Amino acid sequence: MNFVLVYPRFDYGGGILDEEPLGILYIASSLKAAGHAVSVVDLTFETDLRPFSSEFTSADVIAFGFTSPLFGRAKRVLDFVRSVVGNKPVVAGGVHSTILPEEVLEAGFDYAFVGEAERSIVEFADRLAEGAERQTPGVVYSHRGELTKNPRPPFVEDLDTIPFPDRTLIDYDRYKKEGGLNQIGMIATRGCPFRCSFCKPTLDTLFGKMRKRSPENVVKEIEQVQDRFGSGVGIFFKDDTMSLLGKTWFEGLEQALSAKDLSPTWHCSARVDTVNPELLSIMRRCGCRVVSFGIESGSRRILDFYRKDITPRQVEDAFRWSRETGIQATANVILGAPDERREELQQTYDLLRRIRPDDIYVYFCSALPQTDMYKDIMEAGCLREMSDPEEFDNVKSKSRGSTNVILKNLTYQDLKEYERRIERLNFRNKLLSPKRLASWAWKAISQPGRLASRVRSVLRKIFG
Ligand code: B12
Ligand code: SF4
Repeated sequence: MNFVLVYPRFDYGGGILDEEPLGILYIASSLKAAGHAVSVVDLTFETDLRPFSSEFTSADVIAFGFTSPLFGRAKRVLDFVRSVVGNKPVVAGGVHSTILPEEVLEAGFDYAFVGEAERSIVEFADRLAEGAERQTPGVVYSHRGELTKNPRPPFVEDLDTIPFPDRTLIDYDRYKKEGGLNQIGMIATRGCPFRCSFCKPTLDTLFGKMRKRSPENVVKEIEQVQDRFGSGVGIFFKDDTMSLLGKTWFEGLEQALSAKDLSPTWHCSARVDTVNPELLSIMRRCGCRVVSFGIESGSRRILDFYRKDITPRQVEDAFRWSRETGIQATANVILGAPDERREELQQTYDLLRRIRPDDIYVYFCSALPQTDMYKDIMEAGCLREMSDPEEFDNVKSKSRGSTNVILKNLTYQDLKEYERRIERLNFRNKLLSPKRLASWAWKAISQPGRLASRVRSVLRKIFG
């Protein structure tokens, strides 16, 4: 069967968030392993759909994968696809299809896949050949106005059995040239045991309880990536909390890397309460050069609102240990919880001043549907309905000047003011540190597009 997989990041606007759709590449390799023909229509850098018409008409199944912010674009692309393929099966998967399958069906998709779907898409293809695709586990469909949610298949227990994402199907050169991306995405775990209210239960619905790949399996994929992109290519582990893999796992990784004589360098995300000097030091030996920590706020009260279960003290320790180990530590903060007060914005600023991150990313609080925070904010009467799903992308919503959170004690201008102050602090930190300046210079050479877009956005925020 001939599958065309679509990433509908169409005409979305470039910037620091152009990254490859790893989930779609996973789906592609499972289909290929089962003997199907697969191509990917990646619309990340496209502004015209017409050149893809023949690819759509020659497909047996067209399958989209998208998050909630991309839902609006997905609908536009679906309208075009329908106009060229008529009644052919067009299906959806990914995060939005997982949390709101009804909406996806209403938009005109024939089937919505729920959760991790490497197995269910292959089963769908087999059943489609027999005309029995409605019985596929993990799909939701509507027939004569009646909605049916088939029970989900069990999560794949052994992640090592899933084929690596097929990176031959998208144009990484364009990601590098047009998006400035110079890191290859990879993921070693699925799921996360914590309970942050802006994320849960979405991640549980998607991936269930946490599972880990083996170090040997990850090293095989690193080897494949280096064969394709060169041994100097950087890797970005997209795991939510890479540090949860633990010391023994990283010791295994160190051994497996040395057995293959590989020395990759990589970037990952971690929680401050899951690291210690010993763990950071083995991560460093395995190639970790940058860790992004979600520190969110300097206020205990606001951290509690996010159910983050960390303390500013843990944040300070994690940043000090990272520096001592030779790992760059970057901080993500969120401004503008509904009940947040000006002095709490100041506490976040003060915390950032104390920990001196290597880079700081500022987000404004917005609540995604189906999360605990969405419920909390709605119950508090602080939810502003959004008409466009792109508003949930808090990079976009910031440039539009609003979020879906009604602020009780602050104005949007307060948030902009603190964002500007934090960006200034970030800029000063960089100018004062020769190491950071060197790292910027290195980025300027290796990722010119990305650095230019980041510098532009920082200058815009500082000056106005
Ligand atoms: C890396 C990442 C990013 C990267 C890259 C995104 C990308 N291109 O994939 C960047 C930095 C760009 C990013 C940005 C944002 N992200 Co993000 N991101 C992630 C993260 C950490 C990993 C994504 C990943 O690769 N996962 C691994 C793959 C294997 O999983 P997957 O893509 O979900 O694919 C599986 C299934 O969904 C399904 N599937 C996927 N596609 C398809 C297609 C078909 C046909 C089928 C059948 C099945 C299917 O099967 C796949 C394999 O099992 C996830 C959290 C997570 N752990 O997944 C958040 C996550 C996807 N991001 C999220 C959010 C909120 C954002 C932002 C809005 C944040 C912001 N700045 O405001 C933006 C919006 C981006 C956008 N416009 O879509 C949410 C999405 C929630 C939602 N309701 O959509 C997540 C789930 C985090 C969370 N727990 O809240 N993100
Ligand atoms: S640590 Fe990250 S992945 Fe885990 S619940 Fe919190 S936000 Fe979600």
